[in-house]
Amino acid sequence: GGFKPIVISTWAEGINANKAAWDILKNKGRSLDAVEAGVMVTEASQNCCVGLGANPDRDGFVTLDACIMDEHGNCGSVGAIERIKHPISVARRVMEKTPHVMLVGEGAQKFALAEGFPLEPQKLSDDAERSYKEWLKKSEYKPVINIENSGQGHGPFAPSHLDNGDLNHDTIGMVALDAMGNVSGSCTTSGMGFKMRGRLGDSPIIGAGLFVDNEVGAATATGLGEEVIKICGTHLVVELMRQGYKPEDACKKAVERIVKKDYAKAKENQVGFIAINKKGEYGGFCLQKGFNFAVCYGDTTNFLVDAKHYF
Ligand code: SD4
Repeated sequence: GGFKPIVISTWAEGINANKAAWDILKNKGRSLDAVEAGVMVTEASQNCCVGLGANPDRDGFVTLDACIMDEHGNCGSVGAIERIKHPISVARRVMEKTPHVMLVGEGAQKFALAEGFPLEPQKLSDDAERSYKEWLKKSEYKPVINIENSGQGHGPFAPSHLDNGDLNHDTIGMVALDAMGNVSGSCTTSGMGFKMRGRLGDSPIIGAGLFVDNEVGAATATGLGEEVIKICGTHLVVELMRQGYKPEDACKKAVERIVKKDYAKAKENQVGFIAINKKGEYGGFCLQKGFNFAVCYGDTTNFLVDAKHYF
């Protein structure tokens, strides 16, 4: 059976994010408001590398990606936005106030400023500054993504982040079902540390990092975005649920698709999906051990689930 309302989100940081979303859901608020407020907690968090405290790209700039989607299929997205604290809220404004779905880079920032979002300082966080200097010594791009059991924590060059254990992931994706039975989702990230300048991952791409269909449910993704994009990951998960798969089975099928495309690559990387359906059933699945997600359907019912894994 399922739960209504319900909110789920990626990684351990999702617990705090879920709390903010739940405050809205329990008062019969709209799932769209819940998923925005939820991930804003993570964007603002100093313990976490989703927001401006995150690792920069290889030229030293923190660039953020986010998208949001509502029960009507409306969506908005920002890619590679700089010096803005809450990309998810800018994405929502793109959805609500422009004729477009995606704004990127300088244009996205310009729009954010015109909408009254403050321009934050350029400066890297102390952690990110240290990681970046360390990275520059070799300048190698070898992402080790979210494989906690590798003992390497978040990325190969983030020594100071290791202290925070599994609070450190660079993405949060959240999907929620509200009391009215409507589904929405959000996804926000700093992307992969030391990415090429201009790189977009899956997180700002509708159908890759996030997809919502109010007839069926919603899904979001984390991990190596390139692999998620190649299979239109969350769109696939939602379509599988439409065919009758339960959320966990739909996530599993999508993960299997990634494995089938390139076994060797899949073995080296992490991708995780989470999903809910209209009944309020939830599930997740990932490539490697170590991915967890937070599930909340009550004031005191907010817990972490270790996702089942392929390898
Ligand atoms: C990306 N999917 O930019 C993101 C990274 C991520 O936890 O999920 N990290 O590819």
